[in-house]
This record gives sequence, structure tokens and C-alpha cells, in this order.
Amino acid sequence: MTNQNSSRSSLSDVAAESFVESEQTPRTNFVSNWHRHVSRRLKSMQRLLRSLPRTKVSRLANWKPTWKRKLRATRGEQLEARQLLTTFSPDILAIDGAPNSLRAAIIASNTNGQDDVINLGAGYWKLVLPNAVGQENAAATGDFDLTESGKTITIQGAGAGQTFVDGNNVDRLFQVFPGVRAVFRNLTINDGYARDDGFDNSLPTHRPAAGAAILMDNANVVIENVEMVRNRSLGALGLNGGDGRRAQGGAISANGGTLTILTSNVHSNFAVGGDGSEGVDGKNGVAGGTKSVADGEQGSDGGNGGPAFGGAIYAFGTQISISNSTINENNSFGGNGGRGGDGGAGATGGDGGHAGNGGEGGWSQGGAIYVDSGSLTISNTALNQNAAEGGDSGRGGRGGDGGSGGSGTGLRGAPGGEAGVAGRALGGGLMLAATTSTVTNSSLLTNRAVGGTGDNGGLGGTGGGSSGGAGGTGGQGGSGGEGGVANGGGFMIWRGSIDLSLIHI
Ligand SMILES: [Ca+2]
Ligand SMILES: [Ca+2]
Ligand SMILES: [Ca+2]
Repeated sequence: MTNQNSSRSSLSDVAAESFVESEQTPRTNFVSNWHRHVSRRLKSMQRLLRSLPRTKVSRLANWKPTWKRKLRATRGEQLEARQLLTTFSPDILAIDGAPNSLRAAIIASNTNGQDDVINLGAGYWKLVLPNAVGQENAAATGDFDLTESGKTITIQGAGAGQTFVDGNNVDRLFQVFPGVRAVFRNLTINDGYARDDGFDNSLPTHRPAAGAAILMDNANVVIENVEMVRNRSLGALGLNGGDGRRAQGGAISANGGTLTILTSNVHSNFAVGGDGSEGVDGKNGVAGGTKSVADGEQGSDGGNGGPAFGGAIYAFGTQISISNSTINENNSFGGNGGRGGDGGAGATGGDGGHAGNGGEGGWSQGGAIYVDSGSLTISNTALNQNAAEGGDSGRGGRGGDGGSGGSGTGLRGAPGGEAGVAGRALGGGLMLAATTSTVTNSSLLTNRAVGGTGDNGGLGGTGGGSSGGAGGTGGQGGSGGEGGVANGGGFMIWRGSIDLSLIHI
């Protein structure tokens, strides 16, 4: 008869059971502990999820692996990029500023948040709307302002000599604002007329004249297969004995940024400093009063001529690259000094008034190109027959005649005024100031730097009549103009460096 108890009581069974128990007890403990642990963690996560705002929970629910998110973003951006280009094809017959005109296309391109291409057919696209008072900068009047920073605008025609963007002597053609990338391609830009430097509301008499085809400020400009011709930056004349205004960049004036010119022809552009004002003549003396009232008044000095920089291109701090192009027959002319005012004649018993001196001629620097700081790289390009000419000096005023008769002493004619110093010319082709430059496989032929002509001093006034006043002293002759410093006018460097190879000078 088998007794389980008795059977379990055997030593071997007890030993076996105790072995099994010794194996099973820790495992059972571990599993139950693990269950309790997981259960506690799940409950705590459920509590956490319940406590979270719904938005966070839904965000968690929408979470995707990183690579999927990246893929989705790339697809979106590509789609976006395809949409971020607008093409305009204005109507050449539309009146400047009317719907579908070039101006309307530019105004739209400035505010659409997209890159733009403006296609211009063959013919003349004329600038017609003048600025109301001073310079305007929203493309509404005068020059075409390209203002959308961070975007590219491409203006392209049917070819140079076929599509003409014509300034019509109304204003410069294009003003390119900071951060804009502008591409001009396959067209002619002609007859721009700059009288200011693009400053808001600026008047010609208060600011320099800059960039008659293109004025750019910290912008990136590319010019490809373009002809730029007969663009003129003309400094304003001095007023009321004042100096003439400065002119810079007959075609292009750049401040900072980059300028790339490819297979283009930049010719017959001008930067011309304004002439100094004539001095004001002194008033004649008045008889019957004190001697000082009887003396003729002094004439005022003439104004100095304004300086000119870069008949074709002026740049400050710009990275410039020019290749496979011609830059010929551009001119920078310093303004002429104003003539000194004549001294007033003395009345009876009075001396003649002193004459004013003539103004100095304006300096001219860089018949073709003037670059200050920045860099200039030129290759496979002709820079020929450009000229920098200093302004002529102003003639001295004529001394006032001494008064006649009376018992007073003096009655002298006044000396004539001195003529001003004529303007210098520096760099008939290139003028480089503090610039790193490289010129390769190019020509710099028959460029000229010509100093201005010194004028004569003014004539002295004649002495007074009956009481035998001394004759006036003749005025001194003015100093002659100084010749251009650069030999043959090829180029001049003032600080900086130039690396030349395969050059014809
Ligand atoms: Ca745009
Ligand atoms: Ca403007
Ligand atoms: Ca404008």
C-alpha cells in the first residue's frame, strides 16, 4: 500500500522535492516581482498620459521617425522652390507705369517674395516718368528700383543692340538695393542720366551724381552680353560761389557687394564733375560817406570744380570680375573752377575792391574704372581709349578800379584775383586705390590722363583819376594745371597691388 506521505517521506524524495523547490522559488519570485514592476510602470505612464494636455498627447501620436520628417520637408521645399519663380513679359507699347509696362512688372517683382524673370522683346523700352521732386526709391517714378532683398531678378532681352532699356535722359536706369541679386542679360542699357546718388528724396544740388546705368549698394549684380552706352553721371553746378558736385561711375557706381561683367561692351559713358560757381562781384563803393563806404567791395572766390571718378565704373569695397569684354572710350572729367568775382570800383575817394580768386579745377581719377578697396579681376578684356581729364582752373577776378578825385589818400586800383590750381588727372584707364587687382591677357591702349589748364589771374584795377591814385597792381597768373600722373594714362595705383600678365599697354 502506497502512502504518499510516506513516499514523500523518503530521503530521496525529500531531497528531490527540496531541490525542485530550491529551483522554483527564486524564479517565481522574480517573475512576480517583474510583473509588479511592469504593472506599476504602466500605471504610472497611464497617469502621466492622463495628466498631459490633449495637444501634447496628439503631438506624441503624430510623431514620426526623423528620416520621414526630413523626407517630407525636402519634398515640400522642392515643391516650394518650383513655385518661387515668376516670369513677366511686359508689353513694349504699354505707357511707362501703366499695367503691363516694364515698370509695373518691376513693382510687382519687388513685393512678390519670389525670384523673377522679366523678358523684354526687341525695341526701345523707354524711361518716361520723371521724379516729381527728388530721388524716388519704390520704382514708381524715375529710375527702376530693384528692392526685394534675398531674391534674384533677371532682366533679359533679345540681344544687345536689339533690346534697348533707354534712360531717355530722365534718370539713371536701375538702382539695386542691399541684398538683391540682379542679372542683366542680352540687352543694351543706354542714355541714363544720374544727377544724385539714389538717396531718398535727394536733390542734385545736395548729393553726388552716381551710376547712370546701374547704381548698386551691397547688391550682387551680374551683367552678361550687355552693351552700356552714353550713360552720364553729371555732378551739379555749384551755386552762389559754391563748389561743383562730385560725379562717380558714368555707367555703374557700386558700394560693396559683387559685380560680374561677362562678354559685354561698356563704351562712351561719362562721369563729369560739376563746375564751380562763379564768384560774386563786389559792389561799387558809394560816394559821400566814410572811406570804407566809398571803397569798392571785395569780389568772392569762385567755387572749385567737382571731382570725377570712373568714366565707366566707380566702386568702393566691391569684388569686381570682368571677362571677355570691352571697356572703351569712357571719360571722367573734373569740373572747372569758377571764375573769381570782380572787385567793386571805388567811389570818389575810395579804393577798388579786391578781386576774388578763381576756383580750383576738379580732379579726375580713372577714365574707365576707379576702384577703392575691394578687388578687381580683369581677363581677356580691352580697356582702350579712355581718358581722365582734370578740370580747368577758374580765372581770377578783376581788381576793382580806384575811385576818382577827392582829397582822400589811396584811390588804388585793387590787384586782380589769382587763378585757381587746375585739376589733376590720375589713371586714364584704371585708378586703383588700396585695391587687390589682377589683369590677365588684356589691353590698356591709348588711354590718357590729362591735367586741367590753369587760367590767368585777374587784371588789376586802374588807379584813381585826378588826384593821381596809384595804378592797380596786375593780378598774378594762375598756376598751370598739373599733368596726369600715370604715364600714358594706362593705370595708376595708390596703395594696393596689381598683378599683370599678357598685357598690351
Ligand atoms: Ca521678387
Ligand atoms: Ca531710385
Ligand atoms: Ca525710382
